[in-house]
Amino acid sequence: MTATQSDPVLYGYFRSTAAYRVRIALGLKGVIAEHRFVHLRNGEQNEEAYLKINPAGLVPYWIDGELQLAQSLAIIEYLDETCPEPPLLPDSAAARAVAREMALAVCSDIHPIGNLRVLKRLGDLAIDDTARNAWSQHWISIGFEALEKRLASIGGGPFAFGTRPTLPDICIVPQVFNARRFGVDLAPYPRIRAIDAAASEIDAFAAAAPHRQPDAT
Ligand SMILES: N[C@@H](CCC(=O)N[C@@H](CS)C(=O)NCC(=O)O)C(=O)O
Repeated sequence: MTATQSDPVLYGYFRSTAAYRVRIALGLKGVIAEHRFVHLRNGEQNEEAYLKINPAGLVPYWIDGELQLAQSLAIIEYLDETCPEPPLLPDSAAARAVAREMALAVCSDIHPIGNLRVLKRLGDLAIDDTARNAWSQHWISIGFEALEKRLASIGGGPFAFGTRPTLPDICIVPQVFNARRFGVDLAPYPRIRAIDAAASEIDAFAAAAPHRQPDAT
């Protein structure tokens, strides 16, 4: 469906895993948004026009009427509260806390160390492409090892909390995309791979994939 002027706006980039999380949540909720693209590789996030919108120079960025919001997890939880069906968090308070724990393991522990601006900074410090690739692989693998054990401790499957996707799955699938980009061996992570495989069968996940976005190059 095409967005109208009154629809919320999502600033993103096809390969941004943080924007990818929000696209999945929008799809699961059936929320239509106008997608505006910020070409991160070309540095558009650091241009004055975008910095006026989001001074942090990062995507995603969400505008919904008066509300302007950065941070994918804040945007996703806002969507979950304003459009409760289907819920993106499990039923019990304990399970919701564990779901947030796993989401944060991806969004706060794994993702920031491999972000574009971090890799660019490593390049400025004369660290070459091969070493930067090894850096990304290292931190994703360390993060996935812990996450895999946590998922195994919960049991169930194919998703983190059973047969319907919740917040951790929304964060894990884009991180798997990123892991593949950097050539991480996913063989040691069967639970993570099961989540990714199950998600690929769901339209909201498939439609949010980077190669399906209009700005994909
Ligand atoms: N914690 C933020 C992270 C946002 C973020 O780092 N976005 C990346 C793309 S995945 C970005 O805009 N990078 C631009 C850059 O590194 O220059 C969130 O979850 O929204």
